[in-house]
This record gives sequence, C-alpha cells and structure tokens, in this order.
Amino acid sequence: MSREALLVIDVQYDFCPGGALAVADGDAVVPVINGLIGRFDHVILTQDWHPAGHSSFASSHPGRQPFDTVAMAYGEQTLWPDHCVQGTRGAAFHDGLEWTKAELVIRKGFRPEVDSYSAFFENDHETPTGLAGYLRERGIGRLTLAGLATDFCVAYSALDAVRAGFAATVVMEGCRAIDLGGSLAAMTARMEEAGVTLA
Ligand code: VGL
Ligand code: ZN
Repeated sequence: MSREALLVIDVQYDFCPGGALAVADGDAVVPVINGLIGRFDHVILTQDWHPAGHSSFASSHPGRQPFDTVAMAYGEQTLWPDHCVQGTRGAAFHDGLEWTKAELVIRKGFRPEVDSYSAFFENDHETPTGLAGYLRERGIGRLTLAGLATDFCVAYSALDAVRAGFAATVVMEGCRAIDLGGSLAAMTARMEEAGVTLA
C-alpha cells in the first residue's frame, strides 16, 4: 500500500487578511489544516517565494495593473500585486500554522522569469520542482491537499498530482479562493474532470 502525505499549499501571511494578495478568510484554513497535520505521518509544505521584481508582479510591467493578463513566453500569465517576496514577513508561514513536523518545504516562483502555481511544475508546465521524484523515491502515492488559494496553487498542484500518477484529495474546507473572473468554479470543474477527489 502506498504511503500518503499531506501537502499544505502556501499558508503565508500575504495570502491572509491584511496581506499583499489577501484571500478572503484565508486565515480560516489554519485551524482546519492544523487538524489535518495532526492526522498525517508525512507533511510537506509549499512556500511561494519570489525575488523582488518578479515577472508575475504587475509592478514589473509598466502600465499594467494587478489582475491584468499578459502574454509571457510560456503562455498567459495573470499579474499580481507584489507578494511573498523572499525573506519578508508576507512570505512567512502564518504563525498559527503548526508546521514544525513538516519533512519538506518546496519553494516555488523563485525564477525571476517564470511564475509557479503548482507544487510540481512551474507555469511553463515543463520545469519540475522535484516533488514528483521525492514522493516516488519515498513510496508516497497518495496526497491530501489544502491551503491557499483553492483556484490557483491548490488546484494546479492537484491537477499535476493526478497527471503524474498520484491520487489526490483536496479538503475544500481547508482552502480559500481568490476567485478571479469565475476561476473557482472553472478550476473546481477541471479538478473533478481530472479525477481529483474533492472532500
Ligand atoms: C498564488 C497567485 C500568485 C497561490 C501564488 O498561492 O495561489 N496565487 N502566487
Ligand atoms: Zn506568487
């Protein structure tokens, strides 16, 4: 029987109320995820981790506003307010998150020229983070996901997980969404179609 792990996505101050890219009610995921952490033998965290001036920041594109879309070499990219800049308070995990037992922290979005929503691949859908190899080598075949935001980093991570052959369950109660132009409904449908279990 393959082992299972909890994958906690981006529970960082900038995605919580008061943060630079605040997700409504984002900090409500903390107690739910703490409960999950207590029930899993293996816990992995992701941390959105951008250098200053990252290409996904609207501030790096003169004349553009946050939430505009631009064409990048690898496809369409939503522009965001500056967020989760390496080493800042906004990039830190929420203090209430009981993360100390985590065995791995995957940082993503650190390449200046490409954004990364998924815990598995950058937004070019080619550059791996190494997570799939790590899981395989450790005999982990099943993932439970929760965190921020449902319709971006959680959803893209879950979709890539099933595509890579892992079973994936998203605990919706432990997630909150950005919901940009119907993105929550669209990404929920994509997850269901792809065989992600929504719990
Ligand atoms: C995220 C937008 C930009 C997320 C990260 O964690 O869902 N969304 N960077
Ligand atoms: Zn980001």
